[in-house]
Amino acid sequence: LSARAPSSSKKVIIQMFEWSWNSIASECTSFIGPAGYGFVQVSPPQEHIQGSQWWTDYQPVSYILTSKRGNQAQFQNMINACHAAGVQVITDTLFNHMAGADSGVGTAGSSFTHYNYPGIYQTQDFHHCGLEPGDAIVDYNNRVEVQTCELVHLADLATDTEYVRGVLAGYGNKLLSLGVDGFRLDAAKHMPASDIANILGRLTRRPYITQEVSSSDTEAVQPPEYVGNGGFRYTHALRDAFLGGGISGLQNLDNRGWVPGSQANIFVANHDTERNSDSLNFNSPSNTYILATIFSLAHPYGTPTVLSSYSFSSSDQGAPNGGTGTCSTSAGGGANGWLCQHRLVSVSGMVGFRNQVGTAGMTNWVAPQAQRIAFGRGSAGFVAINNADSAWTATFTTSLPNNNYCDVITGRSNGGRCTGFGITVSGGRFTTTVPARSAIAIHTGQLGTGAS
Ligand code: LM2
Ligand code: CA
Repeated sequence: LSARAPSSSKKVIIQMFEWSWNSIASECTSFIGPAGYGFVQVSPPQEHIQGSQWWTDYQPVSYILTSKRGNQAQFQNMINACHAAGVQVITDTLFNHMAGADSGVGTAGSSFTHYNYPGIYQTQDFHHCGLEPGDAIVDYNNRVEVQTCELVHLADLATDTEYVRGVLAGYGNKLLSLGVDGFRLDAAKHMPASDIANILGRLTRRPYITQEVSSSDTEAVQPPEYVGNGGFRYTHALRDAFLGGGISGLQNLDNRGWVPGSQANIFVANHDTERNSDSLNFNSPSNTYILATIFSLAHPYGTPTVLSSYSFSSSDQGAPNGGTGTCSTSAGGGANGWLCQHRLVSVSGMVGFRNQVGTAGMTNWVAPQAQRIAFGRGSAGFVAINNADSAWTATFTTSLPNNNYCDVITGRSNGGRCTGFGITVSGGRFTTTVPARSAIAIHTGQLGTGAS
């Protein structure tokens, strides 16, 4: 396999929701690698039920790597292309269940019925929790029910059995043998943490693991049991703050009883939350979705995932353009229905910011109003976010060295000139105007002069 293991300073993940393997391969080469992203998180690669809806991918039929996103050769080619561009690959990985449909034929031609996957699983390999009707999970305060009954009728694998653990580990090892670097464990809260640990213990090497544990505060199963996902509390907190509660309360996120930042994978939105009211999304008012994304990349808490998705008018709607992800190269955004959030000048600019500031702590926090915050990251970067409806002119105190910096929200440095705004730091201070519902961000990796 080609070169891998990019420098540990590149930690931002992009969730390339529903992008085909071929389109991710070319995007890794042309943009994702050069922009400094560390990982792509890709859709589930195993055979799944047929259909036009996006969620067919979450109904496994076999572990043959033929899905709507492409076949095994295309999957392998994507991994190689991304590795060559210095980008690691995380696969969305389904250990909890098989299909929910009662019977059918999958994307690789395999036939199945609800509890019979010829050559793979039979009735005894699934939980039959006994709840009427249909073994469905009803009570999220009951741990056994959450973990051994069926999530939306999806046939629940007996992950407590030797045989199922062996099959799932075999699938994981197949992905690892192709060069996959990490797994996003789908529906993790629906499996006992000890079952997951057992399966992961059978892998030939330890991948990066992020686990989907979508909990409300009162449920029986909570994220700290799993460690590795702080996603939903963070997601809700940003939504509430940016939509009106005020962002001035977001300074310290490590003192709330959440998963520690060093172990939390955080996001402003994922493919589920952008379809329900759990998060901000591309339809959120007043640029709040983008400002929250800027915040998540600037603040030291957690490992951020940026969602890259498509616009939709009905929530079941599958990927546009036959699944070939396309972006606008001139405008820094999407094309053909794709949103390409990862290409926005502001978002990719903040990826460069995060890489540059590394683990530097938060400095010089100010919050003169509920919807205005500014802070530095050591002496490497400084950001100001104005989520209010009027411009914010202020003089900021910063640890940045004296220099001319390019604002990475509006542009980049090009031959010593900024393609967007420029900001001059002198004597530990600078004065600027942050437009309404906008932000400025500067760091030591983007120097230059420009209009102020
Ligand atoms: C996840 N994380 O833990 C995914 O992020 C989420 O997108 C998945 O649900 C879920 N777990 C299961 O993998 C999606 C989608 C559901 C869809 C399922 C299965 O949000 O709506 O359920 O995938 O495709 C669909 C139908 C549902 C039906 C079910 C089974 O919407 O009405 O239930 O299939 O046929 C009878
Ligand atoms: Ca389960």
